[in-house]
Amino acid sequence: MRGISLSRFLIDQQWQSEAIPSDLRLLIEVVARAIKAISINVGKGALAGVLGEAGTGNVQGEAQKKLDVIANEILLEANEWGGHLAAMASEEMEGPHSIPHRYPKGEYLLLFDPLDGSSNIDVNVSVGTIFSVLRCPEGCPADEKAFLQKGSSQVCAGFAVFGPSTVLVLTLGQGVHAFTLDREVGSFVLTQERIRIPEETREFAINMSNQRFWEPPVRRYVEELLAGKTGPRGKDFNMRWVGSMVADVFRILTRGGIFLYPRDTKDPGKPGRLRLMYEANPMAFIIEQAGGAATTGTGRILDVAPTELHQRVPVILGSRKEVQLVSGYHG
Ligand code: FDP
Repeated sequence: MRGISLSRFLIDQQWQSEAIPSDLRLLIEVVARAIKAISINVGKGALAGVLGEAGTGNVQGEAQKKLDVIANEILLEANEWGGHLAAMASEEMEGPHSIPHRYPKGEYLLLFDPLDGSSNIDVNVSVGTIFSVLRCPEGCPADEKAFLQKGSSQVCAGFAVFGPSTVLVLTLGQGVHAFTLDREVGSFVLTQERIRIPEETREFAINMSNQRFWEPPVRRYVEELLAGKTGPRGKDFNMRWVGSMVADVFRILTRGGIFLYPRDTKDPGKPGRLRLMYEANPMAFIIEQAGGAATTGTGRILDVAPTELHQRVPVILGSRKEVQLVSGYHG
């Protein structure tokens, strides 16, 4: 279907299914507007002097890129005044960001990874923004505890990929849809409706350099893939690893595949690399809504009870049958 803008799509959804209250619709539009602004900044690259390190570190001790900081500020500023939010939380900030007193407050909580894959910025490879929307529990202060809800409570999740084109992927719990940014008009246009991930695949994504740190179930699974036609799987598999989760997940939504950032023994203090609240949960919601599956290896990602805002989890997601096979190896 062509020519339907994000605004029109959301309004149609609101009338058809009442799945979207009007304040949630407006919240999504504001997030989409911020994503457009981030896309413009990412697109300017070296011309605007936005590449390179910011010279600061985030709460997890990772060096921040200038664009990490810019994207974070764009999202904060865009979403502060709309009246839809009780608070925001981000990969780039230690604790929740309260809505300033001068602005009205709403019932939603917004979480985001402002620039996922930021180690790819300086080499001109796709990066993106991931976000998740929760409802603030009634009568509770919008503090860290309010954010610690299971992924299954998300009311909306999405991500944008800043690649050759800018694409916004969205779910409100009724399927997954993708919108491409029409740069001339400045609006997102519906380009893929009700995305379905093929159940089977011949493509996998994993950082092979971590192989020696993997646990036995993942070792076994990947060894079997690598054995190809002559191995137990009886077919050859291809590998892709962009190193930006947004790009790897978008590929899986488009043509199937499996993505693994499993638990490993590299750093015993970290049960995985990816963050639950603003990476794993929104991606798991989107993948499940597109007919795929998402697990930590031992359980559904959306059922993980969070204990910390910046908690990390193992992530295995994509084509349903492959994910089920790896889960089975975990016992
Ligand atoms: P990045 O740290 O560059 O933001 O969010 C974590 C992430 O990227 C994912 O987007 C990506 O899949 C992964 O880390 C890449 O990890 P490796 O460097 O280990 O490949």
